[in-house]
Amino acid sequence: MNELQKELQVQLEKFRLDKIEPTAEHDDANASFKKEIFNELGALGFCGMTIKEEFGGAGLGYSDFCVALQEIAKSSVSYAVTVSVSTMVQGIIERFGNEEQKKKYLPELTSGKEIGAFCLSESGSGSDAKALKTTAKKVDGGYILNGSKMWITSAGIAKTYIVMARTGATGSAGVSAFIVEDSSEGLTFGKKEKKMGWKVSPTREVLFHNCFVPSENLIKEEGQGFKVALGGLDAGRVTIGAIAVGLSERALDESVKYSLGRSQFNQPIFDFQGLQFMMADMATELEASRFLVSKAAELLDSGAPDSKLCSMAKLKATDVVMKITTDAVQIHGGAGYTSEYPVERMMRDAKVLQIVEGTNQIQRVVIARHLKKQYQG
Ligand code: COS
Repeated sequence: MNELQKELQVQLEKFRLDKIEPTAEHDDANASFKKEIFNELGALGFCGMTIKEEFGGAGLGYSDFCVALQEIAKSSVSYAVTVSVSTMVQGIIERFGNEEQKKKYLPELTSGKEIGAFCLSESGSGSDAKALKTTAKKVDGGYILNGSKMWITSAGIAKTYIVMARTGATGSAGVSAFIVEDSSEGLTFGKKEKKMGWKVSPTREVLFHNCFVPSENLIKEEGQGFKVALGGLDAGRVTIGAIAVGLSERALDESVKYSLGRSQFNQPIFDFQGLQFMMADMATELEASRFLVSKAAELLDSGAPDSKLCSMAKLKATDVVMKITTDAVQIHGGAGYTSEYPVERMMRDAKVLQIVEGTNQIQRVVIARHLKKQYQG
């Protein structure tokens, strides 16, 4: 970590211990999202870190952003993911949007006053994203959207939605991307999903019933939406990896402390080799994922993003966090299975990291396709 990253980490550690940690258990139990926490993170400059300063961002890189997400995730995966998805939306607007779109939508997102959401998945198209059925029919002055999007992070609390909809024939070439505001007529939200984890972060269906979107809200040209979505997801996958690294670090920390303090058979359970080997593996796998996430972030910052490495970082870090949090519960024994200890929540929060922004099976598909291309051209 460089000096700036160390400073960011110290600042966020203080913030999360003061503002998030004290009520983390209660907020999880009540599925309560506090917009003021997000707003405060924004006021401190953490809600648009990778966006240029002229649009209100911090003008920093993904390497810095990953350090910040790791720290937030130690207390709350939910707030970390709200920040990460909102920043992914900003990244899409900054990279693919026109000047008017950037000026209109970025400042309120970079400042953390408002939240962004990403709408690709549908009930019938999750991994097979290009099979999406939501339509956008061209009319005078804009498009009419009909259909629905499923499992949308921050739906209902977000103001700005990037929505992929079909303007053309089947397949990826018929998909276009739009910026849709929450106040649009014909846009409604389904019920809040009852989830295993990530309880503080609301997930809902987003429904479009004859929802008018003005032409100026089309991102790039018609037919570019699939590339816009997948281009945005490359960076998003690295940030999900970073969140997994932060959660792994906290779970290891809890495990070491607990096992040093808990005695059985007249000695701290840490001194049993069976547990030592478990924690040695946890620490090693944690560092392996951290290096992979850092490398992928470095390449994003260098301007030569590597989709294969983005998928590898997401795959490795999220498979590792599932193992680490599961082992953390095991080390805590019966106590770890209760909400008295945070590792129970961490294990639940870890699971969906293997699913979101492309399941880990899809990450393997992406990696294998790159390998094949490398060998066969
Ligand atoms: N960046 C930009 N464009 C990309 C891209 C990327 N990372 N990956 C693929 N594309 C482009 C391809 O170049 C292709 O364009 P051309 O037809 O002009 O060549 C187009 O997108 C379609 O790609 P492809 O033919 O590979 O599509 P497939 O359906 O075979 O595979 C997968 C695409 C499965 C990789 C994709 O659908 C995917 O990532 N699915 C998971 C979706 C997901 O992550 N959902 C999470 C939602 S947020 S929680």
